Amino acid sequence: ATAPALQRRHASKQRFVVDLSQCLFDFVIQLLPTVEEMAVKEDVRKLLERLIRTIEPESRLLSFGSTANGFSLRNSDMDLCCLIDSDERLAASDLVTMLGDLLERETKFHVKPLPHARIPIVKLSLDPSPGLPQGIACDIGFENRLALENTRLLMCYAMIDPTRVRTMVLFLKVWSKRRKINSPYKGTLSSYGYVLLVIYFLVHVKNPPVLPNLQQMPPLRPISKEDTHVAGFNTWFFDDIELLRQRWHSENNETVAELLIDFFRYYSRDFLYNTGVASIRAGLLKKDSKGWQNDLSGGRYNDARERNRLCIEDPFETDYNVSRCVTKDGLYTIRGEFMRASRILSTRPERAIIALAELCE
Ligand code: 3AT
Ligand code: MG
Repeated sequence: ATAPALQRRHASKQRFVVDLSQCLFDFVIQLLPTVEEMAVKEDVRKLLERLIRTIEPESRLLSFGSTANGFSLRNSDMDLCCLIDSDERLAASDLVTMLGDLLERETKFHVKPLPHARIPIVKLSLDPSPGLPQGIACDIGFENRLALENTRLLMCYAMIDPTRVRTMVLFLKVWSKRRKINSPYKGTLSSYGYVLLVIYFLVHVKNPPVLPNLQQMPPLRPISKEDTHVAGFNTWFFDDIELLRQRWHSENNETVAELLIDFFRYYSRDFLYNTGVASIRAGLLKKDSKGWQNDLSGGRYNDARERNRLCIEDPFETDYNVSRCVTKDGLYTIRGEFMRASRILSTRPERAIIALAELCE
């Protein structure tokens, strides 16, 4: 192409990414929870905490997941975790049964205790009402300290670069829900899994990186093992975000739109699905090295195959594949969606808003 033609193409690309970035901000802003919604949720948490204390006086009820990590969309469910600061506590399954009975008697929630689940929880829901048009869905679990820590880690990543990180994550959450690839029960990936893919991409794929690796930064002062380990796993990470903002600046100045386009391209074309493990802690790892290969033969052939199609290492529970529920079909669908998104964005329609609408159709 001639020089003027190249210049015109470059200018048109620049216009598109600036336009698309603005559309992305505008799009996610209207999907954020309202102040009222957050206040109602906090009231619900306090009410539930008061009730739980009638059974376990030494307990605290804490939020985790999207309500606590800065990646919350309007009407998202509430994830609550009960911590009991006493040595003589009831077993989780007994607590679930007792709490279920109590909430059934004392509140208007629909209550479903699951005392025998792998992780015992009480599921609650509230019907829609004028003040709460979508109702509320809430899960209460017990002593899940690792979930509280991984929530705090994601929150810190969100705070380092709120505009780019939150916009990307929130957009991908909406997009994956609208495209129906956000259901671990149906063989696709949880929101938590998508957030880890975004962070992995911003820390380890982008060069220069958009985010530092908080788990590998040198600590400010010596730390002892007792301070850093939860349930046997090292949960230390650099969490002084104020200081970090003073000392660390990303050299990467790409816009949100450029990052998103590249994200879709990377996960449709470049990520090594067959052999690779995405680890925000350690970068790209090999399935072999974690014993997560998906070509095991023998009796458990099918089982193992289905479990490790897509491998995303939990940031703390490093022997745990966050995407173990993703099936062969699920991964095929997810990759197809990454390719579709990449295709739509690379055609650069005249108006970015049209690309966005088509993406989330
Ligand atoms: P939604 O807004 O509910 O879609 P979320 O950010 O609350 O998204 P999830 O509901 O997927 O994300 O997960 C809530 C928290 O539960 C996040 C994490 O602390 C924990 N968690 C979820 N899935 C896993 C998993 N597969 N492994 C370990 N922890 C998990
Ligand atoms: Mg949630």
